[in-house]
Amino acid sequence: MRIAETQIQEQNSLLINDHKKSFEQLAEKLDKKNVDISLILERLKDFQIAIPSWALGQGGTRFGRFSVGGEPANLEQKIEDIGLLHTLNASSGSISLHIPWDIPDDAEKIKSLADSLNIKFDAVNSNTFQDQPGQELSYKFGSLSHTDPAVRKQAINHNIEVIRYGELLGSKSITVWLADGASFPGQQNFRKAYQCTLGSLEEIYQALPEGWRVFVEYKPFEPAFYSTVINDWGTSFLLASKLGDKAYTLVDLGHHLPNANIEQIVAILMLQGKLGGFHFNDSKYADDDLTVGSIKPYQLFLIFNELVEGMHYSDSKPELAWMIDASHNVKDPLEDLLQSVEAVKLAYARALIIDREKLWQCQEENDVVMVQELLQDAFRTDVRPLLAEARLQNGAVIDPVGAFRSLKVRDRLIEERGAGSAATGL
Ligand code: PSV
Ligand code: MN
Repeated sequence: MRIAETQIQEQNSLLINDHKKSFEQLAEKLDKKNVDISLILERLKDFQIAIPSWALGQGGTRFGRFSVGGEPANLEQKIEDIGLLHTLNASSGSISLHIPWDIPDDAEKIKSLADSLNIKFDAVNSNTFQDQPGQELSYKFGSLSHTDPAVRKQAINHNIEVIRYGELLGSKSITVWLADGASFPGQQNFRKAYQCTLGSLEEIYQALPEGWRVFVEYKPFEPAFYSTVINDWGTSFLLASKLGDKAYTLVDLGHHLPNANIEQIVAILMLQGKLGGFHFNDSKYADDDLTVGSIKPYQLFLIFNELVEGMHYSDSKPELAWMIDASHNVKDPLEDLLQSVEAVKLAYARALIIDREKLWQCQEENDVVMVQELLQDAFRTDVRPLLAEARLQNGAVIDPVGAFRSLKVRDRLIEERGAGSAATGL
């Protein structure tokens, strides 16, 4: 299914008058605060967040999975779904593949389909957390950190194979997330596991093609419940530093112990030039993978406050990889992704309107009250008309979720693919 240009115009014609009014009101308000609206619009228009190939089907828990129907049954259909999202929001212009869930059998065909939908290939992801049918050695007790060099070799080779698939499609980075760890004290020798992991990552690093980067993702627990080998940003930073300047830390918002100050982690990683990218999601308890911004939107805003400072107000020009990494079992996954992308952009837009000179001045003067006033004034500003205007200027719709519903996208996908069509992934 594709959404036609005329359908977009029809959708927008119903909302355009109200939108123009609210945009003008907001523009007037921001203008008085000396906010450069056209610069912000350009930044919002350029901002693209990758959609993971594994989040397009209904997510499940270990207790069950309830299909939404019309799920993409293969990589082509997944790319088509992302095409629908991108048509609606003009911000989902890339896909992040998880191998072997989404092996591109015919890379040229996949690439030209993606090109036709204006979709690029973001970081590729390896999977050494599951054993695949026919796989020689098991990852039950780890992969890159395994005690047996043969298992480590198999996992290294898998990562190199993932890089090769990425190369065929035009990706420029690989994200390594390890499930390796221990569920019981004493099960794993921390020092040896760390050293083996570093050695394995060094081999993967050596295989990086020209212009490629490797992102090292960390996570404090799950599926291992006592310890994980790359448990926190410090360990990831250490590994990335030892590997070299093509290695970076990747921050997944759900991969922190409760109340961790993620914005501070982000600030320091950026200062050190080692922040590679983000996996966005939200959580109440742990790695819940809920819709971005659904639980802690203020935290997301504070993270973007640091990102804006690092991206737009420092000499380093970090090239960051943005991706949604959320999936759960109640919402339509496409509507959920539209909401997640919107939440990320809202946080970005709010952080962009902060009066930064004033913020720095108040910080210097230790004016704690005024700092809070400034931050919360930006956070409480309804910037949704800015996002809608950016979409409009990019040829997309004013209200993505509204358009998704009124165009009956899910019904049409069910008609096309069937109610039983299910996506691969977790
Ligand atoms: C692990 O929890 C993770 O965040 C990693 O990024 C995986 O690759 C992804 O989720 C999908 O399982
Ligand atoms: Mn992740």
